[in-house]
Amino acid sequence: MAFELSPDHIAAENRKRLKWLEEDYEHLGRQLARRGADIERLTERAMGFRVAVPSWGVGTGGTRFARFPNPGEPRNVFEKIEDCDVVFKLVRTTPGISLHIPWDKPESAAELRSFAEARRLFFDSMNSNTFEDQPGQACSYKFGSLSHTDPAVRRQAVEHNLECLELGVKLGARSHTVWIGDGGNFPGQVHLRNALERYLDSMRDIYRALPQGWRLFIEHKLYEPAFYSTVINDWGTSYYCARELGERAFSLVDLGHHAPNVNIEMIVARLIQFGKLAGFHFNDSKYGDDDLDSGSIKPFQLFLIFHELVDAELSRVPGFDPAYMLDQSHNVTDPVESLMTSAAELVRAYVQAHLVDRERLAAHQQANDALLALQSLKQAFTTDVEPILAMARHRAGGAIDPVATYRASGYRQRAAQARPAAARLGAGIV
Ligand SMILES: [Mn+2]
Repeated sequence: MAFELSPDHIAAENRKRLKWLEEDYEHLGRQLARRGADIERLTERAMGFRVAVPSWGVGTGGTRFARFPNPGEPRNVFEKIEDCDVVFKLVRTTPGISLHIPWDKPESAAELRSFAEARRLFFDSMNSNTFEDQPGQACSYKFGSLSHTDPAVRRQAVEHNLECLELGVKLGARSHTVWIGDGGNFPGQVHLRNALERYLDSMRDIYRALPQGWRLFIEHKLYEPAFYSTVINDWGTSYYCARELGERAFSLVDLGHHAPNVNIEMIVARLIQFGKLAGFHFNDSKYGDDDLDSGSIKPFQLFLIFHELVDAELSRVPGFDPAYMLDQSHNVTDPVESLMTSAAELVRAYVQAHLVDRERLAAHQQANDALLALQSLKQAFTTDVEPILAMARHRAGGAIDPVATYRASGYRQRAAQARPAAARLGAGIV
């Protein structure tokens, strides 16, 4: 690939910004010291944060009305990995890639794996797709997949998931995420209890085939594509299924997959408490499953979620090991820029959550002092930790200003020349 982003370019861009960053970092360090917080420890934590990017996130998304492709968008899984590599080089927190099968099915798993490893990237979670039909497939998923009334359709859907596991082992992945679009558009269309039983039967077959050391993630979603009833509709159903399946099954939280105004941080706390939190598909939304960039609409909600996560981390909840992934659809932005920005927003919320004075907060809770309890969260949330994020990126070899550095590199323009538009590629919204 002739248009790779060079470390020299990143270093040159950083030189333009380093002096001011050091000034801001020093000032923030003094401010935080007054509050008893050590900026160096926070920077270390920022450098240790990891979030996976989805292979499908580097393509332009779309709505059900239209898709407006960006120039130079990747045409196959290798080109997707090239773009993931750019994101990783600039932000340094995203070495993991989540793959979607069959969209990313390689001819040679070994070739794909070494292509990623040569870039110090690895494959994180596998994602199956039984929400659309593939050319030549025997049965249709029009009326469901793992919960379909016809055992032949269920069998085909299970087989597809087993194929994902097999491929995932060759690629070095460690988890498998299952989201199904099964449900009904009309009252009476689906027998609510029987459909869930059929889903569980199918999932038991997948769970039994789960490779050694792997975890199975169940992703729920309130509605869409089904508009009346959805088989795996909420966290309660997801939790029930995870419990039924066994100790290696967990519930995955996608921020856009809940009823409006639901207290998502409470769901997170519950799943942590019950030992069943798989991890996240991070994104943001205003109305439904909007798949907007993380932290773009409700940054306080994101902070409150990380407040629960950091609380579990600090109190060493047994088995607490959530997998973080971005799951966004980029319709009007350059996907590389959106992914970098979202990755940074997660680190921001993570660092801010580490700023919460938990001893003070516990004392306020004990004393039923609602006002000061909120204030101790707000003090952390309103602290501008950007110098910490920028310093963490810089020290890890990434960019102080990822978007500006990316734009100055001309990567997208060069990609546009090297990758003339091809046939439509799958850029799904799950
Ligand atoms: Mn998702």
